Parts: sequence; structure tokens; C-alpha cells
Amino acid sequence: METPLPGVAGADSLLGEVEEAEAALRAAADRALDGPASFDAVIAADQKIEPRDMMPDAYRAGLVRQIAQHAHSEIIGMQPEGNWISRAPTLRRKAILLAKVQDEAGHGLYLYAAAETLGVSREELDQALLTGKQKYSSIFNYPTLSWADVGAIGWLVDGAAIVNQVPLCRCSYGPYARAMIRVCKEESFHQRQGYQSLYVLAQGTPEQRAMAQDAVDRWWYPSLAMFGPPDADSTHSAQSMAWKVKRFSNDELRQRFVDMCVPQAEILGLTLPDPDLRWNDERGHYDYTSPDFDELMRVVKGDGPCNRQRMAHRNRAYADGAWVREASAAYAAKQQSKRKELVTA
Ligand code: BYC
Repeated sequence: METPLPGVAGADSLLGEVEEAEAALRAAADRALDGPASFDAVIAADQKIEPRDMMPDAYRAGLVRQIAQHAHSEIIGMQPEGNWISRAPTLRRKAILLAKVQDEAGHGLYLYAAAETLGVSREELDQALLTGKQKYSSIFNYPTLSWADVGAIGWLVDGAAIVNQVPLCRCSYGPYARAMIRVCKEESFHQRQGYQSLYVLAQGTPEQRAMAQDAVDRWWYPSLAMFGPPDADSTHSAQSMAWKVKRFSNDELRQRFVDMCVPQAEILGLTLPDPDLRWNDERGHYDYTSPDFDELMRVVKGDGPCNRQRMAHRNRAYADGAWVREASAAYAAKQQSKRKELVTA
């Protein structure tokens, strides 16, 4: 018997924002500025910068940094949940989890393709991840200890990802904004599946309920840390916001996430592990305890509970996939020479 899913308060309005951003993207294409416009004029007019447009080197480099890290996060992010595919409690849950993890691979591919439009190759991006030159989100360096972690990741990690990524649907770089629209629609679905899975556990036996609570206790602060350092310590925010890549600061988005999660936790009947979490009438927001930002920086620098394991697994998978890359390159070369023969015949 399927448990009916109560409303995911706040999630519908985020999906509405994605749809508005999609409509705005279409409208922007219709009223593109006449003739060649300067980079600053395009940004000021809230139009999109496209791959062949002139752009400052630092804008290009900043985008490569963020989009590549984002793509790497999607790919590394397959590991913690992938850990439970073979141990999902039912065939239905296994099929759902398989599809979700596969979606994350797809997100990685959209994002690598967006980064490639900026003049970097896939091989360079792969090497930057494999050698540790480029990073990925801190959140994926934490272990998935129980089945409930899959639900907590869907609810909290995908939830934080949507809050962070919905504004990126209005980012000034066209290929990134377009990729984000598709990603956000899928992430929104992922969040609902995590929420539903946790809801079932929270309504279950005392052991299942305790398992769900334990997962929420462990994933809450790492999810808050996903939004990055506090605004005062954020090195890229000011420039990124001036270029309309980022639309809101790290702390603004973190607050938005907290405000969204509190009513959702009440529906789930689970407690967020923060004794100081309470509504502040004056601010119109929940007050909350910040995550440990020293821990965030330690994890980003490579010293989290699973950094070594994640990178070792990724390097192994890359090496194991060498024959697939060779075979597809050989096939592409064969097709190209066939096309050449046809043209010259
Ligand atoms: N983890 O100046 P700041 C997913 C770094 S995957 C690691 O504020 P910025 C999913 C930051 O990079 C979703 N590093 O940076 C997949 C910078 O270092 P560098 C992943 C972090 O860029 C599978 C330094 O700290 N989402 O949804 O303005 C299953 C200073 O920070 C983190 C994205 O990638 C962190 N948490 O803002 C389930 C979103 N925080 O580069 C789900 C796209 C900060 O100078 N990215 N750093 O060495 C962004 O929106 C922004 O890059 C951030 C950081 C908000 C993350």
C-alpha cells in the first residue's frame, strides 16, 4: 500500500520559479539586442552571453571554475547513493534509486557540455577532477550509513541543491542557464522522492523512525554547509553577483533553505537537530545555528570522512572506462572517414 505524500511546502513555488526563468529565457532570445552589443550592455540589459560573444577572461575562467565544480559534484554525487542500489529494501525502491543516480550522471553531462562551450575540453575537465586540481561539493564526502540516508539526501541535499540552483536558471551565461532549467526540474522530482521515502520511514516502526531521525541529524549541518562560506568570507560572490552569474549570496540562500525545511520537517514529524531554531518575527525568518565552517574548509581541502574513498573510486572507474572511450573514439573516426569518402566519391 502506498503512503500518500503530503504537500512539500515551499517546493512548488521553487518549481514555479524555474518555469518563470524558462519563459524569461525565451523572451530574452526574442528581444535580443540589435547588432553587436558590448559585454557590459548585455549584462546590464539582463540578456544572455552566448559562447561566441566577447567576454572578459575572468568571466570565462570564473564560469569554467563553477560549472566544472558543479559537473564534478554531480558525478561524484552518484557514489553515496549508489552505495545503496544493491541493498534497497524493495524492487520498487531499487528502480527509483537507479533512475535517480542515472539522472545525476545526466546532469554531469549537461554541465560538462556547458563548460566545453567556454573552450575547455572534456579531457581537461576529467583530468582536473582526477588530479584534485578542481573540487566538488563538500557534501559528497560524508558516508551513507543507513537506508534512511537515501531519503535524507533526497530531501535535504537535493532540496539545498534546488534552492541554490533555481536562481542559476537566470544566470547570465546562456548554456549554463539552459542546463539549469532541466536540472532543476529533475532535482525537484528527486527531492520529492527523498521526502516521500523519509515520510514512509517516519510513519513506520519505532526502529524505522529512529533511523530516519538519525539520518536527518547527520545530514542537516553538512547540507547547510553546501551553500558555501558566510558572505563575509566568500571570495567570489561580489564579482559573480556583479556579472549576474550568482543572483543571491550564500547566506541568503542558506536562510531560504532553512525557512523551507522547517515546515517540511513538521509534516515529516522529524526534528531538525538545532535547539536554537526558532521563528524571528522581526526578521521574518527562522533563526538557526550556522554549520561549522572550519569543518567545511577542512572537507573542501580533502580531509573529510570520505574524500580519499571518493577520489580512489572515481580514478578506478575512469581507468576501467578507458576501453569505452577508445572504442567510441575509434567508431567516431570510422564514421568520419566514411562521410569523407561519400563527399569525395
Ligand atoms: N563544497 O567564494 P565562494 C547535486 C569553495 S550537486 C566545496 O563562496 P562561490 C547533487 C568555492 O568553490 C550540486 N567547495 O564560492 C548531485 C571556493 O573555492 P575555489 C552542487 C565549496 O563559487 C548528486 C571557496 O570555497 N552544486 O545537487 O561564489 C546527488 C570560496 O567560496 C563549497 C553546485 O555546484 C562547498 N559546499 O560559491 C544529489 C552549485 N562552498 O573555487 C545532489 C554551483 C564553497 O576558489 N555552485 N566552496 O577553490 C555554486 O553555486 C557556488 O560555486 C557555491 C560557492 C555556492 C557552491
